[in-house]
Amino acid sequence: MEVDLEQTLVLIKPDGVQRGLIGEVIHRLENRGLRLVGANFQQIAKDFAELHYAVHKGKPFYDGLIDYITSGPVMAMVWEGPNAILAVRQTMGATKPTEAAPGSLRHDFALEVGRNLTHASDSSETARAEIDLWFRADDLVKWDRDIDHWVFEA
Ligand code: IDP
Ligand code: MG
Repeated sequence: MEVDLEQTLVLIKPDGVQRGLIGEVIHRLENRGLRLVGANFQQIAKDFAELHYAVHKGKPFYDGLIDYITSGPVMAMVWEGPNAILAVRQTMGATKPTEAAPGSLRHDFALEVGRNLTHASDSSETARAEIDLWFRADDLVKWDRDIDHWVFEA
């Protein structure tokens, strides 16, 4: 069974870790039907954070964002599934928690854009680049899940 699967990078940011929401985030992604293929719990250094958030360099919130993402450990994961990039961003909700759809994680657990719990890749190009930045190829697990044919159609 071969289906067109996307992979996407998910980070549970330091506020999510500190607030004990690792399980909640993973639970929601598992419930959605996505498949975990990599995970790594670590506290990143400033220069690594600057690589991850290079696209935001120069924006007014950039320095605060670098402080935020380096302020404690993060849970980095790769999740896989059909339309995984879009599906994960939908599960997370809009960047600003007060604009996030009810039922989304940021709606249900956050109030402020600067404490919005998670990161998720926003396109296939950024997903590839972010996964390559955070994970070595052989740290990603290629596996068949027994329920896959009940979640993935083709
Ligand atoms: P995203 O995380 O939903 O993809 P981006 O626009 O890529 O959102 O911004 C990256 C991160 O930068 C956000 O998740 C948020 O933590 C932070 N951020 C974005 N805009 C602001 C802002 O106006 N004030 C403070 N932090 C911000
Ligand atoms: Mg983004």
